[in-house]
Amino acid sequence: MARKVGDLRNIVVCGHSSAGKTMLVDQLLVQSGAVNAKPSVDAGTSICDFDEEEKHHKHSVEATVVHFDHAGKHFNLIDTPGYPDLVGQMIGALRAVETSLIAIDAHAGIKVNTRRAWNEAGKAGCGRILVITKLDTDNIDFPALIASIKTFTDKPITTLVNTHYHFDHAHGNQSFGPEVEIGSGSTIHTGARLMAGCKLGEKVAIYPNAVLYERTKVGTGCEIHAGVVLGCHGFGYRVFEGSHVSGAQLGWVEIGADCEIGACTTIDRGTYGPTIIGDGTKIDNLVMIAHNCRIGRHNMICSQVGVAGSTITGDYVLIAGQVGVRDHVHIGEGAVLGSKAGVSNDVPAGAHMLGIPAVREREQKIRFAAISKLPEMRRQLKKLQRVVDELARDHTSAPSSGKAA
Ligand SMILES: Nc1nc2c(ncn2[C@@H]2O[C@H](COP(=O)(O)OP(=O)(O)O)[C@@H](O)[C@H]2O)c(=O)[nH]1
Ligand SMILES: [Mg+2]
Repeated sequence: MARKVGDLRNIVVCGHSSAGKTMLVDQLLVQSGAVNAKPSVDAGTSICDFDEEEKHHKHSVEATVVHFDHAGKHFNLIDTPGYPDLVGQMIGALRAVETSLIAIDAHAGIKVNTRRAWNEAGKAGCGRILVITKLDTDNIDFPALIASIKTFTDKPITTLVNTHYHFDHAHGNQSFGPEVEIGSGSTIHTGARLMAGCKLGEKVAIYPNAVLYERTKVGTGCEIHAGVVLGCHGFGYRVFEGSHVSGAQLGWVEIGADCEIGACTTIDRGTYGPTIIGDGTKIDNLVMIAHNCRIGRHNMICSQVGVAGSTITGDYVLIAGQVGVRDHVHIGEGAVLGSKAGVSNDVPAGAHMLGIPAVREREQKIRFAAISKLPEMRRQLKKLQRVVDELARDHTSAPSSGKAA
């Protein structure tokens, strides 16, 4: 089958000796289905370390090329030996690829050949992916390890935490800013964009074309649907010398654990701190939450709701479709805002509100009933008016009593 150049990925796997490079490559072959085996460096059954000398010493001696297909791409991997004496194998291989994958043993940390690999890959103009291995071993100081990695370069490094996340590479054009962290088991679908400093918990799903602005935090188990925008600038303007000037937009958005944010919903960043969505809150499609809002835990917010800035809701609030909530109001715990309500004042806990402006549901139902009777009342009023007019006419046209003065 003819392959397009754009579908090729050529990667050199390098780093210090015993960092787990060969085991990683063997496992990639297994996980991608290229081989049906249980290769082991220690048992002498590694696919890459097949040479008798390699089997005997239980480490790589020569560079080995392997390949597999995954998600429409063809990967050529070159596993290289990590002993400083054999560094020529790595340097030569780096001239043949566009990407390097540098393995770092989490326990042993940065070693002489880790730095060498980083520098040689840079000299060869390769992209550099750092993979931290042996995270299952004891006494790992992960923050210290990340700090030591950052001494390699002034440039920001994107950190993808844990190896068990999944990219939908089918049409793969996701993009990540620096310092992004993605928790284990998360799935980032095609076209999603995570800007600098975004942090996702475990098992988060980010669907196509969702955009997470800088420093957005998303808790474990959240689903962020297609087209969602989290952390967009708040709509805060003041007039200065005749023009509208935007105020500070320095905050971010924080989504708690187990939330669902429906398609095309937008949540603006706080002015200085976070706009918060509490744990377990579910938000429907096409909702707008403005800057500095603090939505409580386990709220249910239906489609086309608009909540203006700095509004706070308690836990278990239910907001039905097309409700509009004014800025700076407080909606008490367990309150229910009926469909199309226009909320302009604080709502007590547990209150059921309806109408524009929203009042207690019972009061509003009396008003609605009265409104439905208005046409009949109008007809009756007209009738009465006619009767009154006739009486008034009769009264003025009646002959005088004729009493003599
Ligand atoms: N516990 C643990 N051991 C590992 C891991 N990766 C590799 N090893 C062990 O580390 C040793 C060196 O692995 P190898 O792949 O040959 O390292 P290389 O020299 O970088 O190719 C072997 O004994 C592996 O079984 C890992 O993620 N966890
Ligand atoms: Mg090896």
